[in-house]
Amino acid sequence: MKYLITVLLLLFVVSLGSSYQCGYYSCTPGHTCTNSDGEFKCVYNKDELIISQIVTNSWYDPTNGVSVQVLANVINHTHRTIKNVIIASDVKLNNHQIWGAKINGFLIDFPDYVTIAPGKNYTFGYISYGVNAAHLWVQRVNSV
Ligand SMILES: *[C@@H]1O[C@H](CO)[C@@H](O)[C@H](O)[C@H]1NC(C)=O
Ligand SMILES: CC(=O)N[C@H]1CO[C@H](CO)[C@@H](O)[C@@H]1O
Repeated sequence: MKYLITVLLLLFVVSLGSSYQCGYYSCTPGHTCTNSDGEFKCVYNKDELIISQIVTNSWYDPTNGVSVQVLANVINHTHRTIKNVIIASDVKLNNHQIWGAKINGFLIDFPDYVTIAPGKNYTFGYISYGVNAAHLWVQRVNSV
């Protein structure tokens, strides 16, 4: 079974022309692959916030195909404390499969109580269908 999953993953990765390889997984466009201490991350860097994503788990099931579990870390790269962060995603995620944030269509909404001080970060997790993490970018950020 493990062998089958590996073969399926490889087939998927090869067939995804628009994404590129980052370690065992692949990054979607707009992300940079980084590797520190053997840990590969897909990083989105847009001045204000840095979003880095790590695929922590993946599996195959006959209904949904390959799914990945992802840990997303958002770092405040500004001089101000921010809140009401909204992140956009290129795939529709499922409200039952996200931790530390809510899904509203293609948008990821941080809880109201979340504020991120300069240099601090916030982590949330989600499950997405497919072999790579969702393409995430910043939709809205408010200052406190
Ligand atoms: C995120 O914050 C925690 C403590 O709040 C810290 O230990 C960790 O190194 C930070 N991670 C990044 C990527 O900045
Ligand atoms: C102003 C400030 O503290 N910016 C920080 C935002 O977060 C990044 C990553 O931790 C730091 O490198 C910046 O110094």
